[in-house]
Amino acid sequence: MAQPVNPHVAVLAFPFSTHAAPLLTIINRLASSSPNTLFSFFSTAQSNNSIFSTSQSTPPNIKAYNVDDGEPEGYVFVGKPQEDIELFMRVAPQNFRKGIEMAVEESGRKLSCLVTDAFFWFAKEMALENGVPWLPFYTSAACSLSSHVYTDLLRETYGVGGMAGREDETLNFIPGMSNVRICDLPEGIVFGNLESFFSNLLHKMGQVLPEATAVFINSFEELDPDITTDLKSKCNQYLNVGPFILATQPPSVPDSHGCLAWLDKQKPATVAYISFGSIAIPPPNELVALAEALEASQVPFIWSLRDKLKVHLPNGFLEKVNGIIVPWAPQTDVLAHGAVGVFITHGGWNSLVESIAGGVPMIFRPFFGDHRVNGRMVEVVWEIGVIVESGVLTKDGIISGLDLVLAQEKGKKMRENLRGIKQVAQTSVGAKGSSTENFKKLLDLVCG
Ligand code: U2F
Ligand code: KMP
Repeated sequence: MAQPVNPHVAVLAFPFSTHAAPLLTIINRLASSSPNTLFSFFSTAQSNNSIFSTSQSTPPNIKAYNVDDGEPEGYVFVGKPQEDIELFMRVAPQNFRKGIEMAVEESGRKLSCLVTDAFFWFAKEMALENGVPWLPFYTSAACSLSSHVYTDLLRETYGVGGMAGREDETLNFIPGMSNVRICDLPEGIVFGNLESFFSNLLHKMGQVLPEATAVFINSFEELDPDITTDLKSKCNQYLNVGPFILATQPPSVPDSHGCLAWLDKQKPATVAYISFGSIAIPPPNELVALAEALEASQVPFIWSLRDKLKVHLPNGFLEKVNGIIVPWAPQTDVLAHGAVGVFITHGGWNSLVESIAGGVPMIFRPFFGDHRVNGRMVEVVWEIGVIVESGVLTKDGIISGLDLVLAQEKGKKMRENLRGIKQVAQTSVGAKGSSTENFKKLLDLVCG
């Protein structure tokens, strides 16, 4: 195929939670591998400011553009779930179109490819209008991707009236998902509000992704062999190009609160690291339960907790425990530190991959979206962690989870399983590994 002399790729980022950062990571890698290709990277000002400040060395062939966040003048986010996403998404297609026109005019380079967050189902049309390939990046795991691609079949099979009495039925008819129960699925597929803006977004995404030129994810084929085979047959191309964290050196995050120096003083594999990601907020009673469990068990800990949530903790808590609370931790470095023995997490995909890379077993407290299905795979399929008893944070549930992972044979087995999985992951990003080969295909499709 004739190669464009001066390829120009528009990259459209989803500016919420942790979507844009991993997209920029892979774009950095593509841009370094193809210096003649120009990448115009679109996100909101807030998102761009945050990801471009931490990404150490952005190659010169990536240019960031800010797009409007869709919020009306004077808008104050009051924490209503997904309101900001809806405001953004309603104007995103027109804002991105305008932005791309500007980038084409400024650079004098015709558009040659469209790489977007997979949530932007409308990008299929945009790519068609421009006569260029569309390559969506799905920022989560293969298991949740499969559940969105199969939404219509799941609704035909189980109906749309909820799951009453059928919560524990497993999805035997979907390759690789036979250990997943109905109740583990992201809400908005067969239960929850199927009419919400966000459920519609995920539904449309699942319908159009198989028509994209290639769908790519931050995972490796060997982790989910059956889902991989199945999605390869459903999509034009399905490329696992991760784990990013093992494929390229992650940007170093400043250790402003001294987490690593504190960890240096702890014994190997004894510390609990706690974080619930960028959007999930445990209710106050669960924060209290967690604090009580940490005090009762005397497990040393680093807890990444926003300052404004500290008011919920018992008085004098920090004086009675061996632990530190920080508003933001250098998570990848913390999880890679030998002193960390367990990760109490909400189950976001980036955290899960970072925990695998660090060899740290997990205790899951799932909140929404893909967290439950990720937790199910962790507990039942990969056997590298557990979902906390009763699914919410209780004092006894956390104490027994900590004991299981840190002190019992089961925890030892989890660490062994993690070593095996990490080894396979490392091979996949090594010379001739599956993710390396898939990256070459991606590079060719995007820049070729
Ligand atoms: C959404 O997930 P989140 O942003 O809530 O959570 P993660 O995917 O786990 O990503 C959190 C990132 O923030 C980093 C951490 C991860 O890369 O290293 N971090 C940090 O550096 N320091 C801290 O103190 C705390 C976190 C969504 F909610 C999930 O459902 C999806 O799976 C996910 C990916 O699409 O995005
Ligand atoms: C806000 C968000 C996200 C969200 C829900 C929110 C988000 C995200 C997901 C998600 C949903 C289903 C999946 C995977 C992820 O849900 O960023 O299968 O990725 O209220 O920002």
